Amino acid sequence: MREPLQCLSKVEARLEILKRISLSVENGDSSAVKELTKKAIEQNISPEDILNNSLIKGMNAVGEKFKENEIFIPEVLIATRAMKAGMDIIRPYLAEQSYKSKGKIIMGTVKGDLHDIGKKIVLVMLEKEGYEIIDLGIDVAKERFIKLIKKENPQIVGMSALLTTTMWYMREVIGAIEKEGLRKKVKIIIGGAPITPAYAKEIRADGYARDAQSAVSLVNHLLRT
Ligand code: B1M
Repeated sequence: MREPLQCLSKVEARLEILKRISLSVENGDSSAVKELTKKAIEQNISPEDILNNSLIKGMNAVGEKFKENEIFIPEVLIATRAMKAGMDIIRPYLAEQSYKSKGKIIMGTVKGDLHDIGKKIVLVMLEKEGYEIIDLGIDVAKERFIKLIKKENPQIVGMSALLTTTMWYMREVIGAIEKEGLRKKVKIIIGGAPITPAYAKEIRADGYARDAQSAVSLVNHLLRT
């Protein structure tokens, strides 16, 4: 018996498989996400297409359901795991397309904040662009940012925050970087759902990006000037 996907035209097959991946993320079905993502790669669907039009799409739908109280933290965590299973499949293909290092970037989710999906996507896209990246993880205190700036000499320091109760900490980190006399050595970029360009300006960051693609453009721009 033929598999249903093989009966479809190439365009329909692309839409079908991306839709299935997205739904599997929503349903938190890690093994389906893994298998379908592998299949999508085999069908020459680009890793960027898979990322933007199925994995992120699925996670955004989960976010909406969470907001509407249709699902709760355990379901969100299971969906997160499913999305990460897909990310693990496409990461090597994204990295494969990268060039020699264009610069070094350290990035972390600020203290008190455990959200890391968006930051990971931003880092994958920056790595693909050719930057060397160091992921400081989640719940990162200002002392750790300072330590890593001194140790790694990055050109860019990135901070992510998803909570209105943690975004204020970005100001603290920038203050600490200034106090240590390191401010002129690095460009600072910030992002995350509650962050705005006005907030970036207010806390003297060098730039704000609303999504992963804008983060790549921002970093390219900052390092050109
Ligand atoms: Co949380 N959570 N969460 N959560 N969670 C939000 C953020 C929330 C908006 C949900 C809601 O109520 N509507 C809300 C925040 C409300 C607010 O502050 N205004 C919220 C809350 C309240 C909480 C808890 C407090 C819930 C509780 O315990 N009662 C708790 C806090 C824990 C903590 O951090 N201390 C909590 C916990 C969690 C989980 C652990 C269950 C899980 C995180 C798992 C993980 O990350 N490993 C989780 C999740 C998954 C979400 C939602 C559903 C999805 C976030 C996400 O991954 N989005 C989220 C609701 C939503 O966003 N709709 C929500 C997909 C991701 C691709 O987008 O992260 O925005 P995003 O990243 C984008 C851009 O923002 C940007 O690019 C990314 C790619 O396009 N970007 C950058 C991000 N960082 C960047 C950095 C840059 C540049 C761009 O440069 C440095």
